Amino acid sequence: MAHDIKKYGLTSQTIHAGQYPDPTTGAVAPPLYQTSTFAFKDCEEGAARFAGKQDGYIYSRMGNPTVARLEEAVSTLEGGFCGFATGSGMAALNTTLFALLRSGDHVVGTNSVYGPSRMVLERDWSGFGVESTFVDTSDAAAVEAAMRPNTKLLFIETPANPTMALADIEEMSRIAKKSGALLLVDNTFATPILQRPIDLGADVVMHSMTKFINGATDVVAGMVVPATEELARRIRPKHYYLGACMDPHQAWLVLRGFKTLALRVRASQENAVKVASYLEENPHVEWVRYPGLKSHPQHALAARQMKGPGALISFCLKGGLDAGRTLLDNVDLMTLAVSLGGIETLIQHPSSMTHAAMPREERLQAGIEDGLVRLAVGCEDSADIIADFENAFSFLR
Ligand code: LCS
Repeated sequence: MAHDIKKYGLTSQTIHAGQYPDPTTGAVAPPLYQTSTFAFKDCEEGAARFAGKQDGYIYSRMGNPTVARLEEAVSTLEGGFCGFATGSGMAALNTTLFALLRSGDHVVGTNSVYGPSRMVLERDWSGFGVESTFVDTSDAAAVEAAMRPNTKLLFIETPANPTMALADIEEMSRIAKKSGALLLVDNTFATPILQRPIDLGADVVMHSMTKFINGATDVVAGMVVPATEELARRIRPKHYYLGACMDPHQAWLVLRGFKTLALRVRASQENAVKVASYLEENPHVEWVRYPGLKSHPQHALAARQMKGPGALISFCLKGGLDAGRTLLDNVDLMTLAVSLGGIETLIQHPSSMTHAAMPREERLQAGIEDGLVRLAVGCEDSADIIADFENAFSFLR
């Protein structure tokens, strides 16, 4: 790379980080190195690479030039030390847990994280002796009260899925440091375009790149970005051994999507601002939770911590679950599907879909009411999204 990419703005960085022309052919688009292994010139070179005395590739689970470009791109945008690409967002979470936790350790997490992120800790990591406590991380006192002498990780999702509750990253970092714990932030909803947790004190950032980072709704992928070399040293061997690596073709596709990340985030956010105001004024709607609205309990924190309110909205209808079902069954342009962060608008019902595995009691405690609808606003014409709602709402009359 000829230039210092970090001197440029975030939009320029998404287009150019890890995306320099191929040094051998000049190809502007990144070459796809679809190979599992790399030949050594001789035994000496092979031994030197294994001993870490010579740079170069060995085997694609341990590193691949196409995957490395994506790792460089995302870690540059996040301001991290490096990146570890994984086959999914869940693989990014489990790689981080595998690297940083041991039996006897304790985790404090956001109570309304993506359902399976909580379930895997409560149901599976608990079997390996890792305990976890999930609290409302928008309440710093509740977080502080949950920390124990053996708490090694504070795991927050902000904005959280699907309540849109925020956690104050700087405050969470202070609490974690005081307890000798690391702070892990799932930055899937905001992306580095709107929020850079490492600048605010996070130790590790993770992503489901299935969402905004790829943006085309055609790949499942994840990324772990440690803030420091010391953390990278702890995570790197575990990433190899867990085998939660990324295929080069998957990386090539995500690199393609990454170039337009800033443009897509801004376009979908512009739509979301309009749709959130429309929903808030709609007589069928009980409440709307969107960080860009003054009615969001943490509107001021959103303005301080984020560069924009993003493209995710949750809302609840006055008619509760039944009204929500009628609405979801009658959308036309919007698509009834889980996931988020794609170019197209997706709408879903967390209690029966993404968060259905959580016991109802836990869901309600986490603010996931039965009637809550989650909307991931895409890049269509905002007037068409609003017209689609108008039509679907007409079935409630
Ligand atoms: N973190 C967040 C915030 C997520 O929303 C998801 C998936 C994950 C991690 C896991 O990533 P994956 O392994 O799927 O790449 N969220 C989904 C959702 O809200 N609907 O479907 C999947």
